Amino acid sequence: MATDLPPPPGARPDWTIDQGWATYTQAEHDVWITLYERQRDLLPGRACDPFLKGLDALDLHRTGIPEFGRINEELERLTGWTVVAVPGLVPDAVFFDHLANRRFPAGNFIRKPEQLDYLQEPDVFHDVFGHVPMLTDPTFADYMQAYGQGGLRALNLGRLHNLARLYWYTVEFGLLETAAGLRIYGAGIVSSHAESIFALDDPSPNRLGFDLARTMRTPYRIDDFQQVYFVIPSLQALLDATLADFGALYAALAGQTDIPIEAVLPDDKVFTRGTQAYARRGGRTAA
Ligand code: HBI
Ligand code: FE
Repeated sequence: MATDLPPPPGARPDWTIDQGWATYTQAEHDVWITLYERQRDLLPGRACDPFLKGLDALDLHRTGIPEFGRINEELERLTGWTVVAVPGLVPDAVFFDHLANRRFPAGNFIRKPEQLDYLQEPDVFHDVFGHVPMLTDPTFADYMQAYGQGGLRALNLGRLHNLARLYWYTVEFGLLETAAGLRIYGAGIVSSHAESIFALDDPSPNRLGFDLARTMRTPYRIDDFQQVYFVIPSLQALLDATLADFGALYAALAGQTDIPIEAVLPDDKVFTRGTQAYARRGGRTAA
């Protein structure tokens, strides 16, 4: 299993490394500032209040890529979480162990100027701008730790792919229902200029009420905007979902097929019945 991969040279056994903040070039800081300022202008009215509050509490933008030690002084005081630097994706078991101990592994590298709009591997902007502000919210902070604890169990039960879908449709691409309308809390959306618009405004994707088993049965896209977004009524509801008996849930899932990614089921709470026009046009790669 990939869990016993040795850490890369220079990394500690838990795959953490020093952030190397002093080695960032001004060009790298400039990429952060460009991305930060673009999102800061776009997100009010789109990102949920806990995200915007966290962004201000951690004062992330300053003059470029933030120094994790400085973030951690405030973050640890707020919810006990800290950001730890890693060279990139780490094995699942390592990832879950960090989350279970309130450590968020963040890539220390930043994308190139020509990758401004899209990259596959999570860089420091996706991880720190996208994920860390929500960790200042006590309820979401508890959810992320519960997810880490659940991940270690799922790994041992061979149910990682179901739990990865839960992560994808909540932590990465989740939407929150508010009195003012749908708002973004997912890091994959909030760190992407184009998807911060698409996820809320475009008629193409489905927007459906969150349900634990429903998300675990639904495949997701790793290469393009999502074809479905799941909407939670509150962060508390998301945390409460982790109190379910996952053993019974996994047993039920074993006898069920995946749900086609574009499907809307009779039991779904439908916020948007999407046209799927974007996906049918071929998405990002369409001419
Ligand atoms: N490693 N650094 C890093 N960041 C992630 O988001 C991450 C990871 N390893 C595994 C992983 N995510 C997913 O496979 C789990 O969420 C299932
Ligand atoms: Fe992420």
